[in-house]
Amino acid sequence: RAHYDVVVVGLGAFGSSVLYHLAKAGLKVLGVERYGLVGHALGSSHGASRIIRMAYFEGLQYGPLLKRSMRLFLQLQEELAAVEGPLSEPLFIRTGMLDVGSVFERALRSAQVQGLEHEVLTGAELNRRFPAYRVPEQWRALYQPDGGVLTPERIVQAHVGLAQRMGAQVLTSTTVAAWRVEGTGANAAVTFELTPTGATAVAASNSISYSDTTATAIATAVPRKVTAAAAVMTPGPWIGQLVPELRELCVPERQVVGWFEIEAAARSNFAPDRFPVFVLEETSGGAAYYGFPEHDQLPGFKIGLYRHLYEQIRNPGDLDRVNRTANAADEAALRSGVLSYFPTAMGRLLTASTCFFTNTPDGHFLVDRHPQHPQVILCSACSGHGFKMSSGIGQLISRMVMDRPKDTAAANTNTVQSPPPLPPSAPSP
Ligand code: PYC
Repeated sequence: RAHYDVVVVGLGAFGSSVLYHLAKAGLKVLGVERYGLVGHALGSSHGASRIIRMAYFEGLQYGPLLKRSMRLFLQLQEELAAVEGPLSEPLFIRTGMLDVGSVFERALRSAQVQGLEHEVLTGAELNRRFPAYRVPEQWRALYQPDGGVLTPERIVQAHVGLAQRMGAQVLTSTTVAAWRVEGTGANAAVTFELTPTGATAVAASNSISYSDTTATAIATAVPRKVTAAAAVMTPGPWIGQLVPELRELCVPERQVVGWFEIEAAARSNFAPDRFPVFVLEETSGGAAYYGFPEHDQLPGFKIGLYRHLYEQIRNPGDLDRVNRTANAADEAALRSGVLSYFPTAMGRLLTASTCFFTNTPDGHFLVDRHPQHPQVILCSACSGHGFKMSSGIGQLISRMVMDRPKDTAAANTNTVQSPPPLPPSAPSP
């Protein structure tokens, strides 16, 4: 039976980052992923782009984590370039960020409290400066130059590929059929029963290569049963299958994003140097859209709905039965935002993709130790806005793992554990 310091379950945004930080700390670590790492649209870490922004209308408490995460993404980019040579596509593209409409006040407060560079624009000023936008002239918007686009597939591959270079083992196309904690105190270990899924793991070709140990290898290289001193569960929407106690608290939701054809004459207005990423909320608690400049590899204007609850999935067994194709209602909901605020992108729907948000009732994250098993760390849900903090959370979780209470029986508590302080040698966030 193979024994690891840590098993990480789920290698999307968070698991891949945790794997990287644990491998960097010199731990013997195994990552288990039910599908391939990238090349599929079945989880929550695909779609070519994610927003990163420093002024954060969701809460003032996120500031330090956002700064830490930005610093770590830039470091990752440098580390990747040191291995691959000049990158064909950066991991982060600085476009600036606009918080438009009723999110403006909260974003402004966050910028002021953090002392961030920013500008306040009226709708009329915004439309003149960024001509793809057409928002009501009396609205207000916060422009923050430090926002931009993260490339999720590249980042997941970079984290896993670099982790493997540092010794991490990775199993794709593999699910955890069961897990349990056996023993007590310093002798406690987490046991995993692994099952090959037969799902095809597809690697993208344009980035750092990671080796894809498919399920067939389980019988030979890695036994079906493995043990670990600690575990990190980062399974995204599948959290309710692994930890049934969380089914009420962490509820997956089907989401759809679309890429709309842009009029030829307006295309340059959607280029990254003329089109900041945005979140636009019409009225407080009302429809909220988010979107991106046009991307080299995936043409069209990408837009999604942030606040609209499409379809909650309360029974984890239904996750595999979710409709993965955008339907007419999905398209109509997205098109309504395009028509109202980006009318030069009203062409055909070129591409659509479904993904999952996994939401808590208050829209914040769940990162904690399992109440009965403190050597098991849970990280999901991230309520649809976690990708941008995945680098920082991965680092903090790796420190929680290393700070593991020695006597697990004594640490049987439901309290949220604060991440340990940074060691003196580490740069401050
Ligand atoms: O985190 O910026 C974000 C975001 C927008 C829509 C969903 N998440």
